[in-house]
Amino acid sequence: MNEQFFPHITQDNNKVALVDACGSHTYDQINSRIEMFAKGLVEDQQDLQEERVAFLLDASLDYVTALHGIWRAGGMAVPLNVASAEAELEHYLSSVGVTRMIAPAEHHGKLNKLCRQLQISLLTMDQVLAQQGSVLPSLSSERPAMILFTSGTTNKPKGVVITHKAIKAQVTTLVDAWQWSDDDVIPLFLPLHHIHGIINILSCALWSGATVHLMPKFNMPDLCSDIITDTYSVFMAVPTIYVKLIDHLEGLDNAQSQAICEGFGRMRLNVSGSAACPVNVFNKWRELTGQVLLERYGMTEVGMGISNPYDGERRAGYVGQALPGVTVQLFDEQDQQVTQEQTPGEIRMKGDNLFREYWNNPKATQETFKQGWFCSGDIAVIEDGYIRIMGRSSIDIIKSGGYKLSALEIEGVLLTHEDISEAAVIGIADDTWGEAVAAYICLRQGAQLGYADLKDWCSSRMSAYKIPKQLKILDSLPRNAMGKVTKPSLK
Ligand code: MLC
Ligand code: AMP
Repeated sequence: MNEQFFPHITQDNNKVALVDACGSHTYDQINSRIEMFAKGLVEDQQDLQEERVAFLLDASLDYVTALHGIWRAGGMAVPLNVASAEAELEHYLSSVGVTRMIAPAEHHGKLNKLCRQLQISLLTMDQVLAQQGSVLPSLSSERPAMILFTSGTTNKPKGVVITHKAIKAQVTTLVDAWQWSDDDVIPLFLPLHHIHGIINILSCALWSGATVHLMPKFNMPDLCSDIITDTYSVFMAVPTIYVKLIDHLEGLDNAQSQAICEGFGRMRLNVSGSAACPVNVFNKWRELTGQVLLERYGMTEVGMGISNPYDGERRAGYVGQALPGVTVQLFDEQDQQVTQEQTPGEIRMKGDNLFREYWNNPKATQETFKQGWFCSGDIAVIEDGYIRIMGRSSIDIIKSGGYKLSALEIEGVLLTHEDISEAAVIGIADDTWGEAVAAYICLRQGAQLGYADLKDWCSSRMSAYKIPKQLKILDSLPRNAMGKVTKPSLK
């Protein structure tokens, strides 16, 4: 049974599991609500049979109820970005064949048309909770549990199918490696449509019987007051958050800054991941707070694969070693295993933590596995036993503030602008975002386009974090003899 996967939720437990805008919720309370929700979804069917049920919910008790409720009912949970543009939502919902969507009543107005068009039944939490059902299915761990979207070298995000078994492997590996316990308390302000928030924070905490403070957004002043009062024992964030924290601390007076730094210093663990943590950020964080950041490396398709040690040296600029249960190997361009240190190769992985497939996309699934190894597209070297990420094999993938973005997807949208005749998007180095999206465009004859107009135009067509931060207008894009844009020359 799926319940066994999260023992603290199903056992009698009156400890606080979640704190959200409505108050505190114990494990017992969330368990009853999850069960009621799951039965409401199932009604008299007994098993959702892998139905894709999407939800657009802020970080809250409702979100956790929907996620676990869909799991228990035998469905596939499709958590969506609450800030998606309509065209993005249309792609997510239609590409994986969602049939029901849960969203708060206040969003139904803007979702009605799209859901009608895609024949999706749009529901509130309360509507599902009010429905009756009596039996929940017994699930094999091989059953798919969740679909998350990831950008790649294609122009539309792909649905990554993750099984119950993979979720369990991803979570239990981290719980052991980072020594989670039921005494832990962690803030969760990262988005809940990606594994950093869903697996590393929410699921590891709930698996361990710990407490999660759910916040719909990163809020610097609120977070800092909680840090001063020792609310949390563990902190996990993307490097951009550490950059923003460092900037904030440096702008405060000494006493305020010291109180916050000491608060961070008293925690048992600070983790950085989802993008490279610059060495200067690692060093500055240690200087300010005394915390040696634990940097780890992961991916939507694998969960966490590589981590610096909990006990032992955490090395700046390195992601550490393979996590227990994950086999990591570097391969050269001829698909030969790299056996020597200092020689770069692509990171490939194996293990129970791996995803099952890209939804309805056997070609992409097949291309990403070679001889049973999942090919990450990330290039790394091993130096003195520690893995260092050197970059990615594709220039078309951009990591901005921890979000993975597809240059081709953004170009595709820009090219629908009536004044744009050519577009090339790249990521450029940026102190805050790691990489920032830069757009190089050519305009149709006689057209004019300023940055503010482009930003405004983009805002209804893509999530805000994908909107180019820089715009350069060129007469023509640099191309090679084959007519392909030479993006490295734009960099
Ligand atoms: C926000 N903005 C961004 C951005 N986030 N721009 C580029 N890249 C981003 N990531 C822009 C907004 O569009 C807005 O622009 C301005 O910044 C302020 O927006 P905000 O929402 O108030 O910003 P903030 O709350 O500070 O958000 C920053 C952030 C967020 C770091 C909290 O980006 C974030 O949650 N990132 C984490 C994403 C994540 O979880 N990735 C993990 C993927 S899983 P303007 O112009 O309107 O002011 C994975 C695997 C693994 O990678 O290993 O974990
Ligand atoms: P996503 O597809 O959003 O899950 O992003 C996964 C990608 O994030 C990986 O393929 C890496 O490129 C990148 N990534 C995650 N953690 C790190 C890290 N610690 N250092 C460098 N890159 C990272």
